[in-house]
Amino acid sequence: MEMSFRWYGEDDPVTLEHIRQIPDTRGIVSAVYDIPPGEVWPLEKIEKLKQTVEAHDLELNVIESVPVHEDIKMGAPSRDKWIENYKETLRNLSRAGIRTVCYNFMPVFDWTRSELGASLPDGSNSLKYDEETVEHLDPLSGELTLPGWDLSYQTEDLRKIMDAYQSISEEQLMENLIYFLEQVVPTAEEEGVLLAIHPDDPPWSIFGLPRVVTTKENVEHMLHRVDSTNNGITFCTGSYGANPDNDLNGIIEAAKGRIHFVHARNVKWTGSRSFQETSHSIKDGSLDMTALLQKLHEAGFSGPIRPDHGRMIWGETGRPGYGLYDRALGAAYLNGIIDTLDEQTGE
Ligand code: DNO
Repeated sequence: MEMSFRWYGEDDPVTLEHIRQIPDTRGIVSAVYDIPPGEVWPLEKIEKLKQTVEAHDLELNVIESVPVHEDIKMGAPSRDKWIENYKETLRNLSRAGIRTVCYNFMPVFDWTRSELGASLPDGSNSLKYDEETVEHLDPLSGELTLPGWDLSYQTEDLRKIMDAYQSISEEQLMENLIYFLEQVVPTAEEEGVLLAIHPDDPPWSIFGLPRVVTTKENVEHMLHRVDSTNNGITFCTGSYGANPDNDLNGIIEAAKGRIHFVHARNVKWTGSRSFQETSHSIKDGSLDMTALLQKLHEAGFSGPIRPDHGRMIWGETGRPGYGLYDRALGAAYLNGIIDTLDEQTGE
């Protein structure tokens, strides 16, 4: 597996110099951040990002994410225009040598938590999701904004979009995803790009919005409906694993050969729809990271993997979930497991 690390570009307090010092971690997961969602990413900007990464003796191996325009998710009449743009971005990424592209299909809001710095018993803090708090939250009130949310819309427009989603069922949203895939996957095939859809985080409906990348059944459905290797998934342990009902080994099995990227992190369940993020260790969280990596290894996964969110430790402050220290510990922990698995199988 290719140990990789997310980097948010020149504004990221975590620098490429820092990342280069994490043992056996050479892949960089990044994106072009100054293009409005839906617009084509110019080749020059992608090339520049790649050169910056390579100048630090690292490799830009995954793009996370190319955002999907809201009109595509909603199935609006204008979606074809945005889909054409998406294809053009994939072509430009391919020209720059990018092989893996992560994206998501979450309506309006990307990953969601109720608290960004909740204390843990060891004195560190981490991201937390409490069902009751989220139920009483109006995401447009400004009480809570999350780093992954696209807040480029005016609040009024967002309200309209949220209202429009009230008439979109999960079945319809799935059909809109399939429509999108039917259009873009042939381009991904031509260009040699592996598409890796990220699960909804958390993997259930929030704020009354439909969500579909949530369960094994839905993953199987979307993989079968557009049956191409280039139509694959990002297996995110912490997102699928936030729901204790999800059978993670079953998802790996169902998506065998179609897992193109892995996000590894642990969560501690605090209710059937509530959790807090922990260190990567199997001693701290509810997920058996060792068993999951073993399962991925057995399924033949050898692609890019990155430690996902970390806690804030040793007084570090910064982008919630994306500090340096705990993610670096995560990379080292994961590499230890992967090296052991490789040795056992003589790889
Ligand atoms: C959160 C991330 C997500 C992810 C997107 C992929 O930390 O895992 O924001 O990048 O959902 O499109």
